[in-house]
Amino acid sequence: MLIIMRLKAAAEISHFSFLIPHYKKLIFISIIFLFLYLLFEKFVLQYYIELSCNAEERTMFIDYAKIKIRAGNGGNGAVAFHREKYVASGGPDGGDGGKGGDVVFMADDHLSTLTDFRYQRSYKAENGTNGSGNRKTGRSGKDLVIKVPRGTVVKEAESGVVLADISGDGPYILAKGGKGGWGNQHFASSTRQTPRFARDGYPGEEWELILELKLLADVGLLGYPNVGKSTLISVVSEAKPVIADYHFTTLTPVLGVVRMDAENSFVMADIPGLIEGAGEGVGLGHRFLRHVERCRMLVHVVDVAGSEGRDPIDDFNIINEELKKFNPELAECPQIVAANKIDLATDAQLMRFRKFIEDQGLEYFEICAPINIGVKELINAVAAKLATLPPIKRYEAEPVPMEILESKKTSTGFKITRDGDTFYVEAEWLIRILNKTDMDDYESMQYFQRVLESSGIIAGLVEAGVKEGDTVVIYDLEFNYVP
Ligand SMILES: Nc1nc2c(ncn2[C@@H]2O[C@H](COP(=O)(O)OP(=O)(O)OP(=O)(O)O)[C@@H](O)[C@H]2O)c(=O)[nH]1
Ligand SMILES: [Mg+2]
Repeated sequence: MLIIMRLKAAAEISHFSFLIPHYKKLIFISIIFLFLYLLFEKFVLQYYIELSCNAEERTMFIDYAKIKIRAGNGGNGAVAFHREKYVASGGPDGGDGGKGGDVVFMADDHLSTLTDFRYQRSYKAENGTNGSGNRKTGRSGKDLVIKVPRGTVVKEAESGVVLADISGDGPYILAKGGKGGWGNQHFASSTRQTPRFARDGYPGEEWELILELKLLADVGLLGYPNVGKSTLISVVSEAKPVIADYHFTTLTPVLGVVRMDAENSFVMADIPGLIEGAGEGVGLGHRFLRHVERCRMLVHVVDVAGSEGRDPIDDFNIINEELKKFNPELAECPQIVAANKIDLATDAQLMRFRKFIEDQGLEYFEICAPINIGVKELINAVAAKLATLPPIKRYEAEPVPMEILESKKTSTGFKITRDGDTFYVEAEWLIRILNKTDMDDYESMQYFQRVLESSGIIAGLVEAGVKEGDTVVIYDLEFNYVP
């Protein structure tokens, strides 16, 4: 019996020992696969991820975002009647609803990109609470304050019109909270002593917005990659951008303050280099030109020695072409030309380029940025020019086209209620149009009139029995009806 058991055990052992080399093989093959996968991930996947991510994602310098904002709704008015011991029938005392919170934008100097808006795209302010008995008004909703870097331009997403330029100290109200509805205390009259109705709160405004960061700088540095833009800003300001002998060292705009003396200084912006075809997205594209759009003037830096085999005259022309393609207005911005790398240039090269620029009537300076040759003269000329130029461009808020407001209405419905000679019109979609109507502007009022007609509200009023001279109340707007 013992012998048989031993034989079995021996068989089992030999069975396992037969498998052991296979396990080893499996482990070995798995390790090889793992190793190959890691290699694949490191070189192939990373490469594709890099390709598919654009510069802004790689650098996390986000200067464009699309978000939705919604102000808080107003709370509803209350229907309530005064109750007190020994007071037989107290009058209506329903309080009003609280106002909805506004959505407010503020500039924050600690922020330099719009990165936060990549992760949160929808913003809503608090609603107002409902009114209650005893004439108690509901609590107003808290305003929602959205902080953005100074220089952020807010546009209405569909029309692209500028709603605000967050360059000052604000606050900028971009969506107004809805008003609270009236409680029944407001509806008591000599003929109606127990009004059993109150008004609902009004909805808050809702917008889809585009946020575009356009840095605030007096002077923009412009030029091909590697021509020495960052070197220049590093010697004239406290900015410390990375400087290296390869293209696209600078991936995001850098600001530096150039101090002339105790009172005078200006802000300079170094942006990533441009190349031919930037408009079609070659290199980093020309999206960073957005950051010199407000600049009062540009310093065009050129490698006058053509140290990378290009012709400085071609460089100059190509960059100006790209400027024109991006924004013809920017191409008109005053320019001073800085011929850099003079230490590497021949006299003939210098003469040729100087003549070319001066023939165009542009100011021209020869510099060697890293060792500060000619830089002082250049900066003095920039400061002198700035003194003659208007301040940094601010974008004016524009009115949202009424057609856009109308196209945004989610419903066309309305409600008309009559109280004697007063007619109340309620239509949520109309609030946004009403808020944007300029009552002192003839055209704006004409448009509003047309909206009332085309939406059927005028016909509805007539049907409800409105006569000449009756009062029509549309939220905040109150007017006498004239057929
Ligand atoms: N010889 C010489 N080299 C210079 C001069 N100015 C800059 N360089 C060198 O040129 C290289 C590029 O300089 P950067 O200041 O990084 O150039 P950039 O225009 O900011 O380049 P990008 O950020 O890639 O657009 C660096 O190695 C600098 O040291 C110069 O006047 N003479
Ligand atoms: Mg640079």
